[in-house]
Amino acid sequence: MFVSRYLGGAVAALAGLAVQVQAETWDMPTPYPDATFHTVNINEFAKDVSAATDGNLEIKVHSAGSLFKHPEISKAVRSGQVPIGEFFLSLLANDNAVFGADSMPFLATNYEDAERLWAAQKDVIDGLLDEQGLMALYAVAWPPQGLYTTKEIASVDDLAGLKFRTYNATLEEFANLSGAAPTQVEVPDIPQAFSTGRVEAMITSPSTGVNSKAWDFLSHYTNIQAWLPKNIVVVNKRSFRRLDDATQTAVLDAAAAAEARGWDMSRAETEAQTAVLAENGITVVEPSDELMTGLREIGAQMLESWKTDAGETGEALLNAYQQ
Ligand code: PCA
Repeated sequence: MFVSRYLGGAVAALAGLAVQVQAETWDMPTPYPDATFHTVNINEFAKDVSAATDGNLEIKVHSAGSLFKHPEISKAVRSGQVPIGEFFLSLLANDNAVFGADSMPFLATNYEDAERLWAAQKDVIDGLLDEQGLMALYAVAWPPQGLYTTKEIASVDDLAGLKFRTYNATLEEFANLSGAAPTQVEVPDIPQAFSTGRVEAMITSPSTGVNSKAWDFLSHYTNIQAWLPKNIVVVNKRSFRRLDDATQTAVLDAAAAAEARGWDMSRAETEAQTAVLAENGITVVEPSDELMTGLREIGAQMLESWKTDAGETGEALLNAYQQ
C-alpha cells in the first residue's frame, strides 16, 4: 500500500516535471468556419504537430473569428497575444500594397499560374513579414473566384447599383469600378447579410458559396475565374524561437505537408463544390465575352494603379511571375 502510493506519487511527480518543462498549448485564431477546407486542413496540421511532438506542442484552433475577429488576427500574432494564426493574405495590403498581388483581378486565374505567383511572392512576403516579427508557415489558394447574383449577368452594366458583398480593399475597388455598391462582410456573416438584404451579390469561391448555402438567397453563379487569393498561416517569430529544435522542425514539416495537402484540397473543391451549387438549384453559367472583356479592362486598370502603389518591390515580383 505504502509502496504503491509512493511509486504512484513518484511517477506523477516525474510526469508533472516533464509537462512543466516541455508541454505547451498554442491558441490559433482562424477566420473561417469549421467546414471550410482551409480549416479542415489546419485541424490536420494541428494533429500532425501534436503527433510529431508526442503532445509537447498542442495547437488549439479557434475557428470562425471566435477568438479574434478576422481583421485583428494578424495584429494579435504580431503583438504576441497569440503565437500563431491564419488570415486572408491580401488583408495585409493595407500595410503594403505588395501583399495584395494574389487578389489582383485576372493576374493569375488558374492553379498553375497561382502556384507560379506564390513562388514569385514568397521571398518578398517572407521579408516583409520578418520586419513585422512574423514568419510564414504556409499559404493555400482558394478556388478561382466566381460571381454570385440573383439574375443573369451578361455585361458589366448589369452589375450597376448591386449591393455587393466584399472581403478586402481590392475587391471593394473592383466592385466600385464595376458600378456596384460594396459592403465588407466576413464569411460567417454572409447568410445574415443576404437574408436581411444588406447585400445581393458577391464574388467568392464555389467553396464559400457552398459553405454559406448560397442557394438560400442567390440563383446564378457565373464562372469568371477572376483570381485565386490565398490564406496564410503565420507564427510569431519569438514564440517560434522559444520552441526546442525538434519541435521547430516538427512545426515546419507539418506546415510543408499542410501546404501541399491544402492546394490539393483546393483543386478538388473547385469542381466538386461547383457541382454542389448546381445540385442545389443554382444556375451555373460560363461568362459572356462581353462580361469578360469588361471585367478584364477593370482588372488591367487596377493592375496599373497597383504597380504604382507597390513600387519597385511590386515590379520585381511581377517580373519574377511573368518570366
Ligand atoms: N472565400 C473567402 C475568401 C476567398 C474565398 O473564396 C471569402 O469569401 O471571404
